[in-house]
Amino acid sequence: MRPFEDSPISRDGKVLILAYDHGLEHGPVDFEAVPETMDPEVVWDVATHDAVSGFAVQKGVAEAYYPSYEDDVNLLAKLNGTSNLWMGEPDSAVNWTADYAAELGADAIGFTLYGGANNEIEMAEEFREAQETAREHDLPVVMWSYPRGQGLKNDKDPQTIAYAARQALELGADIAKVKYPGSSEKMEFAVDAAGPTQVVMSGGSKTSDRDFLSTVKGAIDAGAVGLAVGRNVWQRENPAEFLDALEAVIYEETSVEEALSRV
Ligand code: FBP
Repeated sequence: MRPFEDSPISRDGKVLILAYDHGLEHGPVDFEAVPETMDPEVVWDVATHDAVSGFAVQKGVAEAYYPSYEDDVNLLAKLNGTSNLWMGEPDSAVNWTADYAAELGADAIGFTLYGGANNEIEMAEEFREAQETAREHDLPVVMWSYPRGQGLKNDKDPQTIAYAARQALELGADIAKVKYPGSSEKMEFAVDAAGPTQVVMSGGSKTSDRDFLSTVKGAIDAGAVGLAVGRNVWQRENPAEFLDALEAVIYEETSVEEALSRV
């Protein structure tokens, strides 16, 4: 198995995953803030920024655009995903296999696990198949580790986030993508729980430049290796400048003030 640090989605051991699977997960409503982002090509162009170490998309968007971007973008194949039209218990259809992602040229795979959902068992079994196939292709595995479902009162509770990070380790993910539990100390608990599995912070809905950069800084200070972000980048009018600022906080470990001066 190739260490994650040597994989294309790592830049000096740090990670900035740009996610663009929202057209499936949330629907066109997410593109309203910056209507041009409805056009996948606009966001593929954003993903060519140096700060982006991996671009997470679903199969159809990969098939249609990756051949034109394979020299400039590292493809993170998000294998499962569900639409917001689904009203059942949290679950996520497996839309492509790790074998097919490897055939398309993917550099890593991504997979959601809804721990705590009624379908957790099936999702974990589906993850097993994807993870073991990814190992055969030497592809790093990123788990969107999102406890969710009827029994969960607060999905940002520090114990819950640490459990999510630990689940990613126990099931064999190289990277656990978890929500920010509210403070750097609480994030550190999750990083500790993940052991050798690296932790990245999940972006969430759009906030101010300062608030978002401060949260990312809190995650990096806690030992997270980076960020997986969608709306907080491409719902901005100036995504390239904001990526400059994220590059500063994540890769150069600058202060928030220094990063803000680049926006
Ligand atoms: P954001 O930074 O926009 O939250 O994107 C990250 C991501 O994990 C996407 O890959 C996915 O579409 C979305 O969040 C799912 O968010 P949620 O399930 O919380 O609505």
